[in-house]
Amino acid sequence: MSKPLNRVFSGVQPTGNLHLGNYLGAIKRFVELQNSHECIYCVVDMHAITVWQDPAELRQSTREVTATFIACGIDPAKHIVFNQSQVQEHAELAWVFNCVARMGWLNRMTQFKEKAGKHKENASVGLFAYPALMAADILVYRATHVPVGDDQKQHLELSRDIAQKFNVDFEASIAEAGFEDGFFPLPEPLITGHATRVMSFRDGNNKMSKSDPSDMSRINLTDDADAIAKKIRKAKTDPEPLPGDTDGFEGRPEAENLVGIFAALQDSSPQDVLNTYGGGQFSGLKSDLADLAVEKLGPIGAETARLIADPGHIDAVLKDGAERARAIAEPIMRDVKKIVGFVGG
Ligand code: AQP
Repeated sequence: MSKPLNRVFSGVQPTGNLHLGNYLGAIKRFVELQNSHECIYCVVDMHAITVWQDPAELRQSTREVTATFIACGIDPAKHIVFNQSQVQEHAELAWVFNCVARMGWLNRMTQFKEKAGKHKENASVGLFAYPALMAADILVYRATHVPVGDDQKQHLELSRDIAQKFNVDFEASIAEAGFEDGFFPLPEPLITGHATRVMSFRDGNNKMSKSDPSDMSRINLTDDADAIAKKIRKAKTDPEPLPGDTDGFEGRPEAENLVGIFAALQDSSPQDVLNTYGGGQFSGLKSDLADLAVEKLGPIGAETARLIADPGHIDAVLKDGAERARAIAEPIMRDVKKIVGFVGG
């Protein structure tokens, strides 16, 4: 039996307002991949509860992320959009992977260290096991490509390690079930573009993030034109003029960040941006970046607001997507159970 080719899977957590980093690092890529791949995009609500979520806010956020996907241009009729908890096979495969992954592997994950902070003993078991669930999300569809931001690179490597170990541990059983060359593909990360790690507007050394307490550190996809312009105008910079070429970004993370965002929004390159703004002050770049960001993000915010006004429609999209996702996941999970040695059918 052959493996599916070119199936894309990725997910976004419904844990608050989506921001420019989520858009440029992930969702914009999701949209582009629709032309060349079969795509499955998931609102990963089970990942969200690895840290406390208010139930009403989780529901609202799940619908908002779904509305944002659609507003950005994801087509839920041609591809699959759903929320993770509606497809039980994610949790089933995650348990098998919890038993394949090694404690030592998970202990090395930097995201757990960052999110658990100094209070590791108080972190949920789910937060620690998060990467095994992420591997299950991808591999329960035997997906081959995963568009993500740079921060997810380490988790993707772990997904490949888990797939590889499963294929080796169960080699004989996999062959007996009729699969050649292993059961799971080793999923490839797609970390592309000029904004794979969008940085905070308050500190160019920190990632732009939903959980940053300062709203001025990020552009939310729901921000209006005034808020977008204000945040860009006030973004931290340094006193030097912009460099003439990209070598000049050395030691200047804020300059690199703003130029990278500009390039990603206008689908050009940082050098193209510097060809126009190099040698000038930040104020000129910031003013044009504000106009560009409003032009690109304004329609997304407006369309998201329009869609969210009809939660029944959003829920119907998720239900339909979950049914189509299950149609793929269920037979794969049935094979996994057979390979592992579970009785039943
Ligand atoms: N700053 C970023 N630059 C580029 N890509 C980013 N992503 C997140 N932040 C940036 C990418 O967005 C996708 C969805 O992310 P997620 O929902 O899994 O959450 P996250 O990575 O934990 O995002 P946040 O905003 O940083 O949330 P908190 O504050 O809760 O940690 C992923 O592909 C991610 O790489």
